[in-house]
Amino acid sequence: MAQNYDAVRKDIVAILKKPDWDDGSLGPVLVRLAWHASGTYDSKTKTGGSNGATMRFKPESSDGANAGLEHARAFLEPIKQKHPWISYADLWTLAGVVAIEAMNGPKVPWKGGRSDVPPKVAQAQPAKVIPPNGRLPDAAQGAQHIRDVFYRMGFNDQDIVALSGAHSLGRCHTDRSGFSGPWTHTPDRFSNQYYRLLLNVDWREKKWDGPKQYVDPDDELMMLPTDMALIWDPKFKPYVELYAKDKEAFFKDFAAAFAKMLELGVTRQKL
Ligand code: DDH
Repeated sequence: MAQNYDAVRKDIVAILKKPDWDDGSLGPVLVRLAWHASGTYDSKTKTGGSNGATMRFKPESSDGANAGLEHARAFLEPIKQKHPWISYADLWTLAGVVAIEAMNGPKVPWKGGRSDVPPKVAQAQPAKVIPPNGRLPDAAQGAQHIRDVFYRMGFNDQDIVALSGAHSLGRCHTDRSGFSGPWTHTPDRFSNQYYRLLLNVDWREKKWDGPKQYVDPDDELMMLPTDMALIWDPKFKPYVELYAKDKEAFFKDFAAAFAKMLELGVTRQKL
């Protein structure tokens, strides 16, 4: 069957607007799906990553870090049914780049050709084909942890800061991560607002029974401990300052780093 990725792209764009979902767009949760599918990569063992679409299976599907992503996967299911030739691994990663572009973000280079681990293989050899829980970052921690996780994938400090700018999008949900609220005033728009807010707002600890997070004086916007680490760490901070000032540099560096993330561990069968 001809691989008409443009037709899939169109169908993804068509489902993005959803007035009764969060801030009216499925874009943010689809971006998160693409990232969590890819961010399990371990460059030492060459395991994890988007190839295989292993988040369909336990233990990856039930990793606490992936709470809520079952919705993102379900929203894409009708598109998979309509275009059965596309792999889930390609569909999930493509949905992320299509969503970013549709939300005014940069065009992220993307290439198809990922394949899915068949359910029988996942069942027979789960430990071999499905990455273990715990490879995605824990928002309660600090700079060292962020470095451990992203260096493992093969990223450097500047990549880490650029990728974190995806938090211009979406929000935290108490029933998923336990944290609460959006990072920016425009959670359905890709922008460099996250960096400007990080630097310019008088962030303070939120007074509540939930996990430690930071809020602005009006308690409308939020930052995770891992977000604050980007301005508290002297090596991360200059990149926050750069991207706060220079939107073009952010878009360019984000697009390159996100494209690299979606390719981690991807091998394509030669025809
Ligand atoms: Fe994130 N993220 N993220 N994030 N993320 C959450 C939501 C979203 C961390 C923790 C959380 C990246 C990096 C980190 C998006 C994209 C990206 C939530 C809230 C937590 C917690 C989940 C919920 O309650 O629904 C941590 C920690 C890190 C880190 O240490 C660096 C990266 C690299 C990306 C990316 O896409 C490149 C997006 C989008 C969301 C909003 C989801 C939504 O439903 O809205």
